[in-house]
Amino acid sequence: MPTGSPLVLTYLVTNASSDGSPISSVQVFDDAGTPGVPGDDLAPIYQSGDDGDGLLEVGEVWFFVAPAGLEARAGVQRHVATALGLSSAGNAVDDTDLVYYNGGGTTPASIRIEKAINAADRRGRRRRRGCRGAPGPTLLVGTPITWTYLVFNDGSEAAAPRLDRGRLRHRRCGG
Ligand SMILES: [Ca+2]
Ligand SMILES: [Ca+2]
Repeated sequence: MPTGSPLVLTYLVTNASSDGSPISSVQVFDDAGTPGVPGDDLAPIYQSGDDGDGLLEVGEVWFFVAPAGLEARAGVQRHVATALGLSSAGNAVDDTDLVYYNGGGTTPASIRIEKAINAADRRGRRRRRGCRGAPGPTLLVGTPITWTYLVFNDGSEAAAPRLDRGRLRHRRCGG
């Protein structure tokens, strides 16, 4: 969706109690895509689903909607919603769910490199033999070594990567 377009977030909450007991004081929160910033969290508003007793019972589906006026933000966004409530015994119960959307636009290029030894294929997706920690892969003396480098752009803005051979260093695993 384009950056700045209207964003409507909806939430469905059900009772998954194995003993069939109702849940009271049901509330929903959304981290607004910023888990480290509690000040901007959303408080979705109850719309429908209750039979009128204020208790979330097995079989009911409560429908919540985030406050109006939200707009899509640029780039890939990840929202985590949390439902809270109290069991009939007074114990806190909760569950979380997440959703992603792509708000379009561009996010700054972010380069990432992964180095491997004798990767099974050029993309290194299988049997990648990295050297992330001691002792690393065991190779017989004289085993041919092929170093491979995967370069990623984790942003949505184009980047023109180049490898500086003079700065590529090999370190012994654990050394
Ligand atoms: Ca937040
Ligand atoms: Ca009810």
